Amino acid sequence: MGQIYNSKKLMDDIARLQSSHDLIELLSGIQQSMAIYESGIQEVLTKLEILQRDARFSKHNPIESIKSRVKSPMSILEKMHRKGFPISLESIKTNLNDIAGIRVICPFIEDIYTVADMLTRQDDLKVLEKKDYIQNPKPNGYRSYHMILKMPVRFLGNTSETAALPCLEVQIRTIAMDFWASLEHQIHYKASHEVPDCVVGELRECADIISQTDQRMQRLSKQIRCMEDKKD
Ligand code: 0O2
Repeated sequence: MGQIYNSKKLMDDIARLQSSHDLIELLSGIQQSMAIYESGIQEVLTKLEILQRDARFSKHNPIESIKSRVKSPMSILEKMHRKGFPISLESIKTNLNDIAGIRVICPFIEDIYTVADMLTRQDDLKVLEKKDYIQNPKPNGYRSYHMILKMPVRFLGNTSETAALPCLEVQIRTIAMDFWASLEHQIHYKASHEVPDCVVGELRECADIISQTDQRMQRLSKQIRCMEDKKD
């Protein structure tokens, strides 16, 4: 069966915090941390934009589009609860790597690895973790390439000092994988009710069809590029 999100239990946890005045302190702590995550996003976006600009001189741009977001305080609390972590500012900082998130959408599967390699080669970014859900899809069919990065963030007026290193999650996927993940997210991922097995099964089937199509598109693109190279 699909995942059930126990919102009542979360509300109970939050209510317990509220009664001890911790909630207001926690929310304002989360809010104060947001600037550092915004800066981290900005630094990685700049690197990705440079890659896009460089690609103008080659025949192929590996990036179709880029989205970014900082997780909302409610979504942070929901994930802490879902993962069973204690709800405190320290615990959020230690346990959540995806408060800042960037999603890079690529035309073809190979482009995903080009973007991942480019990020890995940056001296000022530390790659803490790579999860290849393309080679190893999740049981529900989810495919994407995830990287957890740690990076220095410098603030104006304090350039000599490097602030605390925030983590940032980069999700890299094709247009087709993104199409599936966005719709599956709506249908299933954070559903407050149980999703029947037949729906879970069909979503998995759709993911497999999409993956086969991605591979065909990759082959077609290679075929055309090969023909073009022979012409030059
Ligand atoms: P949101 O609201 O999109 O940010 P782990 O770090 O291994 O303990 P975690 O944090 O679940 O476990 O890591 P994982 O598996 O790499 O997933 C992180 C994010 O990937 C999720 O963030 C989703 O954005 C996306 N994701 C993972 N699995 C699925 C899936 O099955 N379907 C869809 N649509 N997206 C998925 P959040 O915070 O859960 O959600």
